[in-house]
Amino acid sequence: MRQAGRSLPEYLKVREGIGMLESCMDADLVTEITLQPVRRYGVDAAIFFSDIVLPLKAVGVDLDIKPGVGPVVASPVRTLADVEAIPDLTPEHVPFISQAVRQLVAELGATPLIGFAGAPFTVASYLVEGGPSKEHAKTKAMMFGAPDVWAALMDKIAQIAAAYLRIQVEAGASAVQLFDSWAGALTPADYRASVMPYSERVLAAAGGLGVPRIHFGVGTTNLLGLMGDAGADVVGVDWRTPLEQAIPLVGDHVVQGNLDPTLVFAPTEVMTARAAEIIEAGRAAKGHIFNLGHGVIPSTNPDQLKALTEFVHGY
Ligand code: 1CP
Repeated sequence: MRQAGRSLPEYLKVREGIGMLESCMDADLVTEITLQPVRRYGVDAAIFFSDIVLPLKAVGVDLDIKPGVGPVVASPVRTLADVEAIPDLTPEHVPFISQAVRQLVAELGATPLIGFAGAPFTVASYLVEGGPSKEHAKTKAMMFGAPDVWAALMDKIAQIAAAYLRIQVEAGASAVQLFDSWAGALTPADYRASVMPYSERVLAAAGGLGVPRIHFGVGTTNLLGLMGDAGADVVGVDWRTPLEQAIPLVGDHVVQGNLDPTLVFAPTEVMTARAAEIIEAGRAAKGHIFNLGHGVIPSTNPDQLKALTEFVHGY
């Protein structure tokens, strides 16, 4: 999950004085940061250190990731001309990504590397709003009011996401995760009509590469069935939806999740008791990947994550 490394002293140390996007474009730093949580916790897979807006930066969109804020876009996308000004992504835009993945796969040995991309709706939200948003009002206004601009934008982001995943898989990533973090802002009907076809295209392209596909969103109780139907092998469930409720909704898919990330601030026995409940609930699914139900909170005590990993492995 996002920001897994932020709680680690060794992450803060290597990032000192280096901007987030700058770190993402340095293959050696990406390799080191991706390996840090694997070394410390012995988790079952590594998640590639990058960000969902990195491919936009790589094709030339003027954006930055501001500390304590997140991605900020200098000139938000509003018109067809704005969309047409964004180039398609090719491997030449991201040589440092292929290099970092190759280095990681060599270092990781038997531990798989999960590559990822932002899904079209979530990336569109940053481009249209110009930064993080709660309501996604401008984004949805474009979706409702300017369907031609919306279609062009979603097409563009789907191309970029599919190409970005392909580059990671061809360099050796063994699974991919599509983050549609903000899809929970949509009704099922709007998701199906205006968003799902584009995510389907990205997941289908990744499926053609023969790797498992994980599809994750936040606040998506109403969308879990559709997110599985979009072509995922695994549906990520955020911590708000109990697995007992999520499993019948995802049907014939593996589930991933979903311990509330604030539980690592509780006493260890309280945290592990909740983890055990989640593992037990997961037995009803076709398969279950234990995970947090969203990103690691920066002030998390790494010793608690270590205790959690050991508990889950031992259970
Ligand atoms: O854990 C990791 O470090 C893995 C790499 C990773 C991933 C998978 C990062 C590094 N970002 C992401 C995905 C990402 N980025 C998502 C999807 C997953 C999720 O829902 O968390 C989203 C929505 C973003 C956008 C983003 N980037 C935000 C959220 C802003 C908002 O709208 O609320 C933020 C704060 C960032 C910055 C960022 N990305 C990653 C890190 C380590 C950070 C913190 C910045 C820093 O350390 O300087």
